[in-house]
Amino acid sequence: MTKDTLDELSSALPIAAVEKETGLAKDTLRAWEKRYGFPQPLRDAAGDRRYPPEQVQRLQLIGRLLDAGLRPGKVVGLDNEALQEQLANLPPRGVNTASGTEPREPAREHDALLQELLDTISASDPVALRHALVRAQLGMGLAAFVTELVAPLTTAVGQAWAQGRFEVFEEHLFTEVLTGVMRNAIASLTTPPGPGGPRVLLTTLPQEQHGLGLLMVEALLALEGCACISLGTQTPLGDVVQAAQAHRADVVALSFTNVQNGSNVLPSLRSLRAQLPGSVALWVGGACSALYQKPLDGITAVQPLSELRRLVAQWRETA
Ligand code: B12
Repeated sequence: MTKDTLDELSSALPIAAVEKETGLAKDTLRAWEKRYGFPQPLRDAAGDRRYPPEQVQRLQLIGRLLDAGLRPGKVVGLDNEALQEQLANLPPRGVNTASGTEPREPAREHDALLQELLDTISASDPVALRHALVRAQLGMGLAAFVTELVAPLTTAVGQAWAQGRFEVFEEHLFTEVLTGVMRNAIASLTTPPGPGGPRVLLTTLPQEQHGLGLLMVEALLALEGCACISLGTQTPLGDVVQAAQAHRADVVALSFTNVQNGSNVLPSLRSLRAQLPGSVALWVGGACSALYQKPLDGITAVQPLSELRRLVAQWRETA
């Protein structure tokens, strides 16, 4: 091997890491290689595939377009510039459902505010960002703030990061500031948990570091009069079971983003279901598509936040 090839290989990722980075399954990556001639991984001394960073970046862009409902045949062959152009032309994303992308949300009143917030993030001004978020939350009320502003803003930040328009530190700062604002808003709710509302334990499983979905769910459940106990992210399975018992939880609610794939998520969920008493409901949601492909025994999978109200009402009726 030449020194150049060795240099290239040292920064290239193995297929498992690419799957994790992009959310694209290993089998898909291998199939595209044959079908579309992209990606074109290098091979290491053992003959295993290794993907240079620029190919991984292009795969991330492709992943975003597939998430938005485009077909592989339309995007896998495109170069970076064309992919960026397609991403820039995407209409604001609605919520995904099991059957693909839902009709777009009705024209959003808050687009200007959303753009202003994105600009504030780019301007590296956390104080201005916090003020703007608090102002919006107070003006709109917590429920609309979460569903109409925070949810699309989070998606837009993720897109900006994937397109290289936001640095990692900008995304981290956004998450920190937003988490602080949401936590304060939830703590300041004056309505105490309603009588007969479920006690809900919220967390994510160990592989899932993303916590904003959970926080949005907590805010909406608290508004519905539920008593929420949040463990934050990444709780080992056994501890979820113990915590559910210690807190006399009626419901365990978990969030999974599209970083997670079915081969990890589904066995963990089955195991958790088997360990929790039958009287404890298990609600799961988030963009992880594996949750919605088939009904899961004893588990309620609901993607849109708007479904939470119905779930709570149903729980009240049957409790
Ligand atoms: C902030 C963020 C991070 C932060 C998280 C910090 C924190 N404390 O949360 C950090 C830096 C850790 C991070 C890491 C990574 N991230 Co990240 N991240 C994000 C971002 C911007 C928000 C994440 C989030 O909380 N989303 C959760 C919610 C808001 O979204 P949702 O799953 O779509 O759920 C919606 C509904 O379904 C509902 N919902 C959610 N949960 C539940 C539960 C119930 C019961 C119900 C009813 C409803 C419900 O609420 C949401 C409303 O919009 C997203 C962008 C995005 N679109 O989400 C990227 C994103 C999820 N990350 C991504 C990636 C690639 C990664 C990394 C792999 C990057 C890396 N190379 O390390 C790692 C993986 C870490 C891991 N193993 O979990 C990609 C995933 C792409 C893909 N298809 O795989 C995204 C989509 C960004 C992008 N556009 O490319 N990330």
